[in-house]
Amino acid sequence: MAQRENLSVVLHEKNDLRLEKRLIPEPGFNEVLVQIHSVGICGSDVHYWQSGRIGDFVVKKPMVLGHEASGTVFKVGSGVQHLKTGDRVAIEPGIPRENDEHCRTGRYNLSPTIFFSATPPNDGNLCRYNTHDANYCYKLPESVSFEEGAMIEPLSVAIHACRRGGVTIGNKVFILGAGPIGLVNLLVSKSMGASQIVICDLSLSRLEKAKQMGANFTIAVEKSTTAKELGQKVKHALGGAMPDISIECTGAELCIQAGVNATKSGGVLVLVGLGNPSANIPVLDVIIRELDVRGVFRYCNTWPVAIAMLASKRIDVKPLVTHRFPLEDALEAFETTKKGIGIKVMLKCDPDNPNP
Ligand code: NAD
Ligand code: 572
Ligand code: ZN
Repeated sequence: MAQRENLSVVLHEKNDLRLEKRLIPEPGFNEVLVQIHSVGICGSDVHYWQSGRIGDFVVKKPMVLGHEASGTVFKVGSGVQHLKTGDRVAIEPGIPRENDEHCRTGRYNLSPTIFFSATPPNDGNLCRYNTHDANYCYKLPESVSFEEGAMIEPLSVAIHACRRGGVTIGNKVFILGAGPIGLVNLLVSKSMGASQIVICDLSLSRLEKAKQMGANFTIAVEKSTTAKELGQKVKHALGGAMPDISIECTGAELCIQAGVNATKSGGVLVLVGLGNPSANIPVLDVIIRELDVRGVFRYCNTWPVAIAMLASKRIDVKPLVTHRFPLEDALEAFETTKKGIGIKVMLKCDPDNPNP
């Protein structure tokens, strides 16, 4: 029996996360009402909960969290052509609002007025039902589970990062950080043809996971490790070679510096992690060794590719999902992510559908 209450995970202000019943919205023109099934907790959800803000994005009114979501179309608004009730979908949370220069050139993630779920003041998908622009809901084949559908969001960050880095066959890739984002970058780098992947982290259990998921070399970083030492360790792991591409997924200043040191001359350093907004980096090294430093702001044009990769089993994101909680236990799920236990915590929002 379909649930008729819209239980939602609402952040009121810093440190005030509540489960509360909200109204089920009606789908507008070109929208669908999605019965949410699986939602992954992202580090940014925890950050908003713990700090009430990320940079200039401040929680000023209650906001539903969650932007890694999948579900089933429950109702179709007028104008929707490609979806029908019962379709299983993955939700892309970023929807451009205007057809500006960035949209016209295909890089809609850079549009300054873009809507993004669970970024203040916009509500997210950690609830039983939510409406979404139908053009940003992608039909999932039967062979792709709801959890895989939710994992398309972090997977998209990696597809975009590896595209920005130009990862291709035979590349040596260095990934800094073995959290969810570092690990999806590992999967995508491999699938794009990287021949040797080195990954580092402070956490030995996360490095063990990386090894299981196909990393060729792991480097345990210690509090005392310097950026220069880390660069040297990467070279040593690669038998004296240096990575063509480094993908920074920690946000730690030391790791950004190590990314510069480690990358071969003429190579690419991709910055995904967010930490100190004005981190010091060895600029001279960037200049004289002609490193290309490239930023990553979420993603664009990734869902169709991600679905194809999952359906063809070229990428397996399932090992990343380490914990599952029913929506009713959302606060416990958030505590689990906050403590850094496991990798990806999934909330199960549809009690009538026990499928993964
Ligand atoms: P996470 O916190 O789960 O993982 C980060 C990992 O980095 C952890 O395993 C941690 O142990 C490791 N780490 C931290 N300091 C380190 C150090 N000095 N040396 C080695 N390892 C270190 O976060 P996540 O969900 O994997 O996300 C990673 C980063 O990517 C975050 O900063 C997040 O904000 C960012 N992010 C950016 C975008 C974007 O669009 N640019 C999108 C998604 C996430
Ligand atoms: O999956 C999207 C995502 N984006 C993150 C972090 C986690 N998950 N980003 C880091 C924070 N920025 S932001 O520009 N912002 C709060 C809008 O500082 C967006 C990208
Ligand atoms: Zn996220």
